[in-house]
Amino acid sequence: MPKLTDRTALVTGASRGIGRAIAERLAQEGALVAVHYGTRTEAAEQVVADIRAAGGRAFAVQAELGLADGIDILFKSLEAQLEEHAGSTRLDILVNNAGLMGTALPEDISGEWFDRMMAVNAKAPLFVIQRALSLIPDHGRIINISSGLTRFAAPEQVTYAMTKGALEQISLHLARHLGKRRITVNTVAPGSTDNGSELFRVPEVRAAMSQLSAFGEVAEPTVIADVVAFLASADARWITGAFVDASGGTLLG
Ligand code: NAP
Ligand code: 2V4
Repeated sequence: MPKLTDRTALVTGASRGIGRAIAERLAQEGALVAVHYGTRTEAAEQVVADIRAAGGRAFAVQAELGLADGIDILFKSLEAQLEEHAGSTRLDILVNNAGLMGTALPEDISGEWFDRMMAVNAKAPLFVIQRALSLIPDHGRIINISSGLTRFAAPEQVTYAMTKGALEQISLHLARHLGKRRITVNTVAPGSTDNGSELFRVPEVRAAMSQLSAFGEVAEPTVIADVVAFLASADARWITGAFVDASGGTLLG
């Protein structure tokens, strides 16, 4: 039985990788999904087309999340399309997935790059939530996609990990804030996940990443999507403020 019938969802960064898999999975469970993207219009339209071809409901929403007017652009389009497709602006599930990745050793980090990483990975999700709060009903769901790198030392990832550490604070503090409305706020932390990047086609790189996991493999985006779909469902109603390690045992050491 589909678990999200009549629900609406926004998945940021759903034009590819983990976000795409989450959007497809939520749609499979019956949700009407807003497929947010930044630059790849064709890819996002393809996700929407694939969801519809599989019998699901979806539409695309564009917004650059690192810019001052990004949140406004996102919500104007989201609200108009929710109204059109669902008859109201109610948003049951918000998945903050969009994020920038990148490495720089501590000696090489520039202030400009640091600010951009923080703006997209930490500031934008907070302000997306702020703007979404009037649309999210009681019993809604907020899921923030972090990274196992907040618990796994990798010096060249310090900036990225800092942005994700900040994102995780949102789950902790907003879970308390929104508990009275039975809105849950949780973090999902994947480890190395094959997002289609060329990196995962390089056999030595893939092998090195794989051996970090207790299962000896990198994750497929669908395994992360399964965890998110659970947290979005009524079955997870008593989980809030949690850090869900979805790293395939990478954090076991
Ligand atoms: P990805 O393949 O690089 O896709 C990133 C998505 O985010 C795209 O849809 C992209 O949109 C969107 N995006 C990025 N920057 C944006 C911006 N400034 N404004 C608007 N949209 C933006 O990413 P992924 O590997 O699937 O990762 C998804 C999430 O999981 C990220 O938060 C990442 O930190 C986290 N994560 C990934 C891994 C991994 O190994 N892959 C591991 C742990 C955690 P466009 O392409 O349309 O511009
Ligand atoms: O190594 C990761 C990792 C990675 C990568 O695989 C490279 C990628 C896809 O370009 C960006 C990336 C993002 C991540 O969040 C992680 C990650 O979470 C991770 C990795 C290795 C060991 C533990 C981890 O949690």
